Amino acid sequence: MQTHIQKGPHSQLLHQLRSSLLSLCSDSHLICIYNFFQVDRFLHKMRLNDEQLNDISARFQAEMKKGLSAESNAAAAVKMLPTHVRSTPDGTEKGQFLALDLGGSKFKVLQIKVREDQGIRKGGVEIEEKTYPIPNEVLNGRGTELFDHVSESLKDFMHEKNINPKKKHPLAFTFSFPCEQPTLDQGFLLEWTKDFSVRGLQGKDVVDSLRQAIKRTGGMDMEILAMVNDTVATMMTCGFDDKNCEVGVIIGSGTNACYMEQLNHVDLVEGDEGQMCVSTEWGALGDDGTLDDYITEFDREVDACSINPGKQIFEKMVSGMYLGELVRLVVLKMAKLGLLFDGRVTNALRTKGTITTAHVAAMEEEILESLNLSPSADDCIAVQHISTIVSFRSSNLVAAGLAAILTRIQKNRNTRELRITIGVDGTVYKTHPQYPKRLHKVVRRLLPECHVRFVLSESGSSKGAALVSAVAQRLASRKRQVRTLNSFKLSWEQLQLVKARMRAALQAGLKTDGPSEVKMLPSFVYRTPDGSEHGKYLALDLGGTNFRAMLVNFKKGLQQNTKLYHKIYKIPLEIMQGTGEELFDYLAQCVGDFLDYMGMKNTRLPAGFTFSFPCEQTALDTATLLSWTKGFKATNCEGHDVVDMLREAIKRRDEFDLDIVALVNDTVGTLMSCAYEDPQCQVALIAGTGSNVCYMEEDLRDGDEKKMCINTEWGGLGDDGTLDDIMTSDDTEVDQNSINPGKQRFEKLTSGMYLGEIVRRVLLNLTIRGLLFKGYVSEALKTPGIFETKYLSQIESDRLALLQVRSILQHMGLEGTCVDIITVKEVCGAISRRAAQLCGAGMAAVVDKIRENRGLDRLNITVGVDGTLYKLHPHFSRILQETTRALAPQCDVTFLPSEEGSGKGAALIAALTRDP
Ligand code: 0WK
Ligand code: 0WK
Ligand code: BGC
Ligand code: BGC
Repeated sequence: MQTHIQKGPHSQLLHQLRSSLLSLCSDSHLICIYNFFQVDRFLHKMRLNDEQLNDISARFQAEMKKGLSAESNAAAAVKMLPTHVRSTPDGTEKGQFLALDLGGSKFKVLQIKVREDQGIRKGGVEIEEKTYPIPNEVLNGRGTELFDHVSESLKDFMHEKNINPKKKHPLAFTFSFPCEQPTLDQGFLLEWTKDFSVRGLQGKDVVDSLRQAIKRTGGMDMEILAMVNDTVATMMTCGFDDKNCEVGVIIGSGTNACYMEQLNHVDLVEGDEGQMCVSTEWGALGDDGTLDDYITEFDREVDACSINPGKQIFEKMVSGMYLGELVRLVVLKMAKLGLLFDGRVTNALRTKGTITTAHVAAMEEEILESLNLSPSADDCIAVQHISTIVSFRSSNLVAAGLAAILTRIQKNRNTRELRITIGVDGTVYKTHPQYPKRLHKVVRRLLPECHVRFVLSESGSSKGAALVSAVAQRLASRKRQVRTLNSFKLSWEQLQLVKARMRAALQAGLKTDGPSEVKMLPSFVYRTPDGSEHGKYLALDLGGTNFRAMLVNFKKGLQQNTKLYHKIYKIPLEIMQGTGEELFDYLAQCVGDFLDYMGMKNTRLPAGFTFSFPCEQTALDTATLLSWTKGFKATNCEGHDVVDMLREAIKRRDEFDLDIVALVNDTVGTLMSCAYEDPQCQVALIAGTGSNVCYMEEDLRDGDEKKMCINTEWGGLGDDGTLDDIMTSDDTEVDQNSINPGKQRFEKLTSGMYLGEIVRRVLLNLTIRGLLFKGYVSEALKTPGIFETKYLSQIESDRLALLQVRSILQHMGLEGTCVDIITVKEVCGAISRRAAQLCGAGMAAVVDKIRENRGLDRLNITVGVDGTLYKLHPHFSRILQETTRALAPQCDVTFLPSEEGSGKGAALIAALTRDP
C-alpha cells in the first residue's frame, strides 16, 4: 500500500533540485554523491569529529566522578555501580557451575567446567549451553512469571544434560540490567532497560527472586554465589586468558562498560585497599541532559517511542535495540521528504521495529523490498549510507566512552603509557562487519599513547560469571572456614575465665573429699630432692604411649653423675584395652626382659613406679586407680590398687622380685626429676598424650605435713560443664566418640591424644560442607584416629613447604589442593594454639595460687615439663609460655624440659623413702 506524502516547501525544493539534476545528466555517480550529500545534510549532527568525541569523553569522565562520589551518586545519571568483584581471574579458579545468562538478546542456561579435571586441558573451560526464548508476555509480565520461566528453563536444561538434581549446584547468574549490589550475591534492580518491562521487580533483590522461583519450581538445589552484570562477566571471561584485561564492554541490544577502579575512589564501598570492578551503566549518560547538544530529532523520537522515555539516552544512540529504529526514522523522514523511494512511504516503513539492527549491519535491497519499498539503486546506496552513519556514530560514541574510562585508569595508575585489554561482547560488535575495526581505530586515535588490545569474548559472559562464582565460592568457603576456625579462637576474656575456673576448681578439689572435677590427689611426696639421694633404683614408667623400664644410679651430691639405663616397650592396643591381668602381666614381662637385659634378675631392687593415671593414694606405695584416661581401659583395674596388681603380676611371673616403694604420677615424677636439676622447680606439667599438672601445695588443711605435692588431674576440668561455653561442636563429637565420654574434657582440648582427632573432625565437617577437598569425603577422612597429633607438629612446622605438607596428607590418604593444604595447616594451628593457650591459662592459675599461698607480690618459680606435645610441637611450648606469663604477670616462670623423663623422678622418690 503506497501513499504519496504531501511535500513541505523545503522538500519540494529538494525534489525539484533532484529531478532537474536527473534530467540534466544520467550519471548515477553524481546522483549518488547528491544522495550522500542529502543524507549527510540530514545526519550531519550524527557525524562526530574527534574534538566532539573528546568533549563527550570529558563529559563522561565528569559523570563518572559524580557517580563514584557518595555525595553526588544519588543525583548522578551514570550510576557507577560497585560489583564486589575485587580481582580479575588469577588462574586458580576452578569448579563446575550452572549458569544463567539473562538480559542480552538471548536467554541462555549453561553448564561450565573450569579446569575441573580429566578431559579439560590445563587452563581450559568446557561449556554446554542452551538458549531459551522468552515469550513477550513474560517480558512484559510479572516478576514471578519471569523467574519461574527462568528456573523452569534451568530445570529443563538439567534434565536434558542429565545433571544430578539431588546434588547442590553452584549457580552463576549474569543479569544484564542496572542493579545495586550490597554484596556479590544480592542485586536490587534499579530499572529495566532494553525491551524488558517486567512488573514488580524494581527495587527488589533479583537474586532472592530467583531463589524463590527455584524453590517454587522444586526438584533442584542451587547455591547462587554471585550475580554479575554482563560487562563484568565479559571482562572476567577475557581476563581468563589475558591478564591485562581490566575493562569489559557490551555493544549489543544494550550497551554498558565496566572497569577495575581503585577501591578508595568507590565511596559507596568500605575499604581503601585494592580494586573493585565498577559497572558504569554508561547507557544512562545524557539522562540528565548532558548530551542534549548531540541529540538529533531521530534520537528524541526513538526515546519518545521507547518503553523508558528520558532514560538510557546514550544507549539509545549506541545499542542494537535502537540502531534499526534510528535508521528507519531517518529513512521514513527522507522518504516523506521525497528524498528516497520517490517519496513513496509504506506502512512497513511507518511501522516501528521493521528495520532491525541486523538490517543496519547489512543494509541490502531485499530489506527495503521486504518493506514493500521498490528502492532504486540510489535509494539503496543512500539507505546504506544512513546505516553507516548511524552505526558509525555508535562506534564513535563507544570509543569516546572507552577513552574516558582509559583516561581514568591512566590517572589512577599515574601513567600515560597504559597497556590494557578490553573484553568485548554483543551482537552489534559481533555482527556489524565494520564496527570492531572502526571502534579500535577511533579509540587508538583518541588515546595514541595507550596500547589497547580488544578481545572478543568467544564463549559469552557465563564463563566469566562462573569465574566470579569460583572466586566467590572460594571466598565463601574461606569465610566459612574462617568462621569454623574462629570458633577455636579464645579471646583474652575467655582465657582469663578459664584461669579463674581452674583456680576455683583447684580450691574446690583441695577442700572436699567428695567428687570434684579437678581431683587434687595427694601424692604423699612432701619434699623435692636435695641431692643427698644415692643408690640404685629401678624405675617403671607407664605413660601415655609407652612403658619404660630404667635403672638409675644416683651419686650423693653429684646429680650430673647419675647413671641411667632404660628400655622402652610399646604397649599394644589390645593390652591397653584388654584385662587388667593381661596389662600387668605384660608390664611384668617387660620388667623381666629389662632386668634380663641388665643382668640383674636376681637383684631385688627398690622400685619407683610412674603411673600416669589418676590414683587415690593413702600412702606412697598404694594407689587405687580412679579411672583410666587416654587410650587405656583395661578391665578390673579401676577401683583397684595398681601397686598390688603389679606385685601380683610379678609374683605370677615368678622370675624376679621387686620392692615397689613408691608409685607416683608422671607429673610428680617429672617434678622430682626436674627439681633434682633446679631446686626452684615446684610445679610439673605433662603435655603429651595426656595433660596434667602437679605442684607443691603449701596450704594443706588437714594432716601433719603442711606441704605436699598434689597431682591436680586438671584434665577433668569441664567434666561438670564449666567449659561448655568454649567447647565447639567438633570438641563435643570427639568427646562423645571417645572411650570415656564426658570425662577429661580439659584434657580432650589440650592433649596429644585428641588434638589430631579434633583436626580430623573439623576437616571432615568442612569437607562434608563442601568447603574442603572439593567436598569429597574420603575413607581416610572418616577414619577416627587417622590424623595423629604427630602430623600436626609436622604440618605446622615452618620449615615444611606446602608440597611436604601435601605428602603428609597423601600419606593419610588425603588429596588436596594448595588452598586445601593451607586450610589444613590453619586448622592444625588453630587447634594446637587453643590447646597451648588453655594449658597456659591453667598454669597461670597454679603459679598464681602458689604466689598467693606464699603471700608474695612476685614469684620466681620453675616448671618442669615433659610430653611429646610440648617437646615436639613447633609452637606449643612458646604459646603456652607466653600465655602463662600474660595471665600471671606477677610470676617469673622458667619452663624446664625434663631430660630423663619421670622415671628418674620415680627413682628419686624411691630414694627419698630411704634413709639419707
Ligand atoms: C553475550 C553475553 C551476554 C550479554 C550479551 C550482550 O553472554 O551476557 O548480555 O552478549 O549482547 P546482546 O545479546 O545483547 O547483543
Ligand atoms: C615422658 C615421661 C612419662 C610421661 C610422658 C608423657 O617419662 O612419664 O607419661 O612423658 O608424654 P607422652 O609420652 O604422653 O607424650
Ligand atoms: C544494561 C546494562 C547491561 C547492558 C548490556 C544495559 O541496558 O543497563 O546493565 O550491561 O545493557 O547488556
Ligand atoms: C592422666 C594423668 C597424667 C596425664 C599425663 C592424664 O590422662 O589422667 O594422670 O598425668 O594424662 O600423662
